[in-house]
Amino acid sequence: MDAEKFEKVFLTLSGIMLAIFLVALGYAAIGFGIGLPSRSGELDPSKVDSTSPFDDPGVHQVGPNHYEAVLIGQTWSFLPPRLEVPAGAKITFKATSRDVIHGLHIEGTRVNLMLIPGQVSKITYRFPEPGEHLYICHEYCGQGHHAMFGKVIVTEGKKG
Ligand SMILES: [Cu+2]
Repeated sequence: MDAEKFEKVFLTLSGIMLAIFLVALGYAAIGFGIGLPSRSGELDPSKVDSTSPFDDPGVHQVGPNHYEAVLIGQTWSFLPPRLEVPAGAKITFKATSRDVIHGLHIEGTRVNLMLIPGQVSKITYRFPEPGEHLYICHEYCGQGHHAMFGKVIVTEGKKG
């Protein structure tokens, strides 16, 4: 085969691979519902304390076995620094930042959000077992960044 034929084969194979990857990506996103944590609203970062739901940070029951966990990231702490949720329940985390960009990662889970001033970040998660999980800021936010953490206490959920 001459060089021109090789080039055609190479280009055709590249095109086929690209098509396979695009189909796989679409299938993962639509078929399995895999996506990035969503942005679920906007707010004025200077009015976080008076904007619902951030005027009342913490865990609130919003339905049968469904809770909302409201968190504010700020230099250099989380408000609240401790969350208590029952195992097995659906927990919808809603979080924002009042100042600079922070992160929220809950150890041992897939909960991983960016906390961006002016934006509400949302993710839903169920803790399968009772236990304790540290949550940390994973986005460098200044000299107190390393001290920015909190703890989720997962209590025994309802039986049955
Ligand atoms: Cu940080």
